[in-house]
Amino acid sequence: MTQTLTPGKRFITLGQFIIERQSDFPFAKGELSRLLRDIGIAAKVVNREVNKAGLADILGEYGETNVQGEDQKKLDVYANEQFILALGAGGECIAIASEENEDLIEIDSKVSKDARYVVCIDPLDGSSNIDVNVSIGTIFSIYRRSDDKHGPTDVSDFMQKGTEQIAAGYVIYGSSTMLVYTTGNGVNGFTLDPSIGEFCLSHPDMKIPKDGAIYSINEGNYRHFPEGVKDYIKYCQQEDASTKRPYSTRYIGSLVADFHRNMIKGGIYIYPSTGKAKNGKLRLLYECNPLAFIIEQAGGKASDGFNRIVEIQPESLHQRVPLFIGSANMVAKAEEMLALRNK
Ligand code: AHM
Ligand code: MG
Repeated sequence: MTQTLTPGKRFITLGQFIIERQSDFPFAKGELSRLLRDIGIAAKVVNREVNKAGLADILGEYGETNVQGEDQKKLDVYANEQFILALGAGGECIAIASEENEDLIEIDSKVSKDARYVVCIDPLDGSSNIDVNVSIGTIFSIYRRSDDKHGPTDVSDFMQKGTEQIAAGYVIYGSSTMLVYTTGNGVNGFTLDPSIGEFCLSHPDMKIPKDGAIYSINEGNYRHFPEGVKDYIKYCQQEDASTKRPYSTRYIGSLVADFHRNMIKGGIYIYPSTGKAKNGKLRLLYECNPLAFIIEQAGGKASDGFNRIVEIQPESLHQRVPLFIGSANMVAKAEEMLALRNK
């Protein structure tokens, strides 16, 4: 007897999706796909270790030798090594700038001698949350070297505005692990199915609501915020049913987790300048630019309070900038209040 197969819902893995979308990419086909694939593989390896983090006491403290005689590494150091290894072996990346390394990492291998891409990475953001089992993340951003540059790489390859990003993404190691990325044609999210070890398309064409009812900021620093930021916080707390105010405060203290929640529900994340840190805490290259590219592709906004994040000219690898990011109308309102105080 012949059996008829009724097609079910199509199941798309990250690898398949990257190949299907190759034509969106203006440069040589395959290069970006291989870079994204390498990042996806490293993310799975890091995910495996993040999931074991709570077992540190059983398997041996970080920095000590575990029962198998292996050295235990701090997870952020481990994640940094994994991403560098994966990108270094792939052959598409000529240099990496990591939040964990003072200087850029030049990839000096035969396979990478003609590579045209540089990658900025925050391998494990929010790592102070690991010990308390709170979601953490990886953030990455890919740039192409200018066509007239050849020979050894240097910092100038990284001094490109966020508008020049070829791709950017993040991985959230949460109650489930997700990889979300953009190549400038919308934002797509993939959830790791641990049973098959694949990221599967779960959030196609992500869009952030234009308005939201959540604001995320470390209000412990309130006294040191600029007056415009204080005004905006007061605005968030005022009663006004037509704009869903007062908003709720949600601050995990783990940027990727706060950002991801706001992407889905609508909201604003703010890390402004404080008394201690004039430019805030977050880094332009590793945190602000990639998330700004993603949020704009999802219909939101990212600003330093006055200018689009992606239009800031980087001057150094570890440069910090204030960050206002999230639902377009919420960021616009915060900018409006800052401008009033800056007249
Ligand atoms: P890190 O790169 O050292 O992990 O710092 C970045 C983290 C973000 O994940 C988080 O949003 C922020 O620092 C929290 O900072 P604070 O404790 O000052 O509110
Ligand atoms: Mg960080």
